[in-house]
Amino acid sequence: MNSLKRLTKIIRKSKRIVVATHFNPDSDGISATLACAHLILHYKRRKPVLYCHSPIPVKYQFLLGRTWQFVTELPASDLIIAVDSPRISRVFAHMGHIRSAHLDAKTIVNIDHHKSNNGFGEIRIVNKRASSTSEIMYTILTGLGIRIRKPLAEILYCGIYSDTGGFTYPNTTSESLRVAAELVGAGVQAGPLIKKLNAKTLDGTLLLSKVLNTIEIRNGIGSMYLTQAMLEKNDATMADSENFVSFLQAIEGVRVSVFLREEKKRTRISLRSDGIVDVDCLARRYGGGGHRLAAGVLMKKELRAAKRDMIRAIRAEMRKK
Ligand SMILES: [Mn+2]
Repeated sequence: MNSLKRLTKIIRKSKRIVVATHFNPDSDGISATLACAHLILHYKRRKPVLYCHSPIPVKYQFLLGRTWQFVTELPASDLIIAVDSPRISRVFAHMGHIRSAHLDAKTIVNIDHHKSNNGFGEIRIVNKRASSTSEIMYTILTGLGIRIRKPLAEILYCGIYSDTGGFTYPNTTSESLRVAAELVGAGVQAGPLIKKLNAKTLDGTLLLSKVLNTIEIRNGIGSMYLTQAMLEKNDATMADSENFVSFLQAIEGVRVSVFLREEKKRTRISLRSDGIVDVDCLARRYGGGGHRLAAGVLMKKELRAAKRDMIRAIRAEMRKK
């Protein structure tokens, strides 16, 4: 039996279904979750529970519309469908006890596109060549003959657009462009959606100017940082700093970017690369991960030490080339 048949069979059979995405969700994770909810509603009357350990960022809430909301506490269920997560620990990292005591008893479905996906779950629909999990969800839905109307088309378009950096990253394939074209054919008007996806708050934009002031560039490695004090002073939140790293990576001569954000005794690091270093590999060394050209990691070190260690590690990798 192929995995699509197994998926629909287990959906039909299950009573309480949870669709879950990774903590610190991005547009692709949220969009794929919603697409999966749509798939479930095609076969069931009862809505699935949507789970994400972190709250959905304000800027992505337009994706949910009036129909959907996410919970941050995992309810009892007999089926968990995890989307856009390379490991189940990306979904349940904060719940060691649930992982061992409860999750093992359930069926877990793994729908993902990350190269580092470790093959968890009883049913796996993992396509490492897909641009995004949203692209995979499009293929699943159309493969099952489910018609995609405009509201869902918009959601899927947002997921693909975000994960391909607006169709600029190397994961932009003819297939992802073909899917995007079909979504436009289904009624998507890209302009207003992209405006929403890229929307910044004024406080966030003023914060960006402060962060850009911390830029240092040496040997093709660019770095910059954001401290808690800067956040407070600008009346901004951590979510405002999402994608700041792309400004660093855009600078001429910068091959690898390191954006450090101070947290309580820890430092959150976003990494970007032009390909000279595989930042997914690098991030995984410190318990993080992502993709070859874009990855993240949470280091249990204060900002200065995290910066020193990360830049040292990148330099060592660059020397190997
Ligand atoms: Mn993704």
